Amino acid sequence: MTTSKHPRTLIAAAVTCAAAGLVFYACSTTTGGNANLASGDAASRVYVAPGQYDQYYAFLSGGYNGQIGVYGLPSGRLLKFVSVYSQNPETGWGYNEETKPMLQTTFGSIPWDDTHHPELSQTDGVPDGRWLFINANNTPRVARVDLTTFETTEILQIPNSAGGHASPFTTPDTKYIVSATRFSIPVHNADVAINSYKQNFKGTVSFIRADQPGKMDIAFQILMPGYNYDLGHAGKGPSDGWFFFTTYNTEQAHEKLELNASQNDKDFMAAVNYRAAEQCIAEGKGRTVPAEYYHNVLDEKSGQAHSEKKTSVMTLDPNACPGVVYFMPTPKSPHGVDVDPTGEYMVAGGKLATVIPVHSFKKMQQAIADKAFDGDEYGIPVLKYSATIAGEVQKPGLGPLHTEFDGKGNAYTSMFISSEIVKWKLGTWEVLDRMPVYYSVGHLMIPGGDSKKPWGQYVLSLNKITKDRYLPTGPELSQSAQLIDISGNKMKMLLDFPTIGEPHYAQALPAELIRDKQLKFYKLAESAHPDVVKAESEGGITRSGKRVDIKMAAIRSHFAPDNLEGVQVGDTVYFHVTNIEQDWDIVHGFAVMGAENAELIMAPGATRTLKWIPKATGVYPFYCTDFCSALHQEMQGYVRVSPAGSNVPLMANISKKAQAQIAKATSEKKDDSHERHEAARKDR
Ligand code: RUQ
Ligand code: CUA
Repeated sequence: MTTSKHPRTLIAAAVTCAAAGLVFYACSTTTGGNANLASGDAASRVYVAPGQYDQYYAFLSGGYNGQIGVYGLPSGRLLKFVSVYSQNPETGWGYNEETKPMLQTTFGSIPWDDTHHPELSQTDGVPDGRWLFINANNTPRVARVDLTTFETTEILQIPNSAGGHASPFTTPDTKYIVSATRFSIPVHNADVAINSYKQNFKGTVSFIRADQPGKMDIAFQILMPGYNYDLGHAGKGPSDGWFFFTTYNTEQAHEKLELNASQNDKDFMAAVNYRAAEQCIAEGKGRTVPAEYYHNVLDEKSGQAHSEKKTSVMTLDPNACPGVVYFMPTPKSPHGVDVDPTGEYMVAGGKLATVIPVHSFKKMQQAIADKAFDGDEYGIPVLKYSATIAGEVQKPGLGPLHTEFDGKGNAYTSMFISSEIVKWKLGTWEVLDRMPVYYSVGHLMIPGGDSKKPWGQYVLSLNKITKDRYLPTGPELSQSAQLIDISGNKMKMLLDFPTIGEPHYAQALPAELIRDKQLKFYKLAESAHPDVVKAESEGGITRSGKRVDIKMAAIRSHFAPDNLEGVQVGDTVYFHVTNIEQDWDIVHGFAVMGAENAELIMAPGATRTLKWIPKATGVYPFYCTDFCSALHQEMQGYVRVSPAGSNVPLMANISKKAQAQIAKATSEKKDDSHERHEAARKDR
């Protein structure tokens, strides 16, 4: 089987290379004749038998779909999409009234953004399974996903930033996550000539307080020269307290960047001493400036999101705080900046570099003490390359992009242009092994591979181009991940699986860190949603001017109420549907004919609200969209819409069971909510 695949791969590689007039294209230097396909026992190594769990949760960004894909490893099975920055018709995220505020920004509601880098929260430098953070690249934001519910619970917009790319990498204690601007812009944004770039455009690096759920906020923003800031990683161990960012376009070009931003042989790795920044701010050296941005939080108890507009941000000019930022020259247009598990080495992925440059933290400290500077940029000292470099990996391949570590002294770097993963040794810088990947790998990921303690069993290659790898699906093909065993001396290819969206980066950790902490349902008794119904008898219909609110319970296999009258053309109707099931995974849906914007999907114990503006008189059926029981097809109802001004009274029918509940409650105690309910019923 292995050999029969060779010719096809060779042809594909040849075709691809012939077509490649572009520098950045899948042109593998190693595939020809050496298509290291799956080893003999690969199938059994990735096989997860029916009823068994995968060993790892892997979180892959969805790229331009604005979501996060959750996959099991080693099987590569897709488990879920977590809704973040894009409306998601699978969950109703951003469509229902509860979650709409989560997408609020100073530019209005944004229904679609671009996610790049998932980042697990850490305790003492090791992923802990509490939260997953992810950036929005286009309209800069950071989000927190709670890993007990796999829901986004918080989104914070980043002002004075454009292209929140170097984000949301965490400090080892998750005190801060960061967001640095990819595109420099005027800070405050203003109407200036684009060719005044050098004079007017600035970068920013934001440190965001992240260890208190529901309270993310920008602690401070450091004002940086007008370069492009690409990726970042925190120091750890000896380098704890520092953060490293890659820059490109240190040429400060503003047009034809492809050419004009590739002039300098070296750009910079920026080293930020964030403890020094904290200190300067405590000493009053920062400046609070006006800036508008949104903080959106999903309330745990009600399941409703709220938006708050913030109006200022603390900024820090490095010139007011000497020692807070240094630049380390780094070849060439670097992408990844990756700190090894010991915290001593900072590895750059210089996309256009012929070597992989590795800086030493120890040498950097010494260079700072010795003032081994090559001048400065906008007042920021530039350290001598020779003074900080620990070593260079020679002839690693073409287009080094990103490096992760196995915790056993080895590093693995993705090579975009030569489509391979290269294993090399920290300290000696020798290349140990190569694995061709199909094709054009962007990032790679080892579970915990950017942390203090990698689980160095697999590396996942996140490939951009799939060409001949899967059954073709028209002009646009899926992206692809490849799972490679790295437990031995030589890498072993185990599995290809297609991914949805474009995973720019991924994170993974052992399943047990998350698996047993799952919330199984939202507790109805604790719901603080203002329109919750906790029993069928609490359902009903009310009018206030042209607004009609319908509260409804969903339970196998009916809605209560299930017939509604008294709605008129010109009304705005809100269906508040509560799934009153208290059982894991019993989900109901709600769809009403003609609703333009959405349907609902309700997790057990959750209340979701659909806004509906009926346009014409008639009777409209609604039904459950999630096959919940043998009588799911019977889970339906009708709403009658009469002309504006009609005298059809408000009516919400109630089941026998609900009537019995009401009778029981009446005989037990006459609490006033019940009286109101009775009054409402008499009204009808
Ligand atoms: S990223 S490969 Cu490197 Cu934000 Cu896309
Ligand atoms: Cu509820 Cu189907």
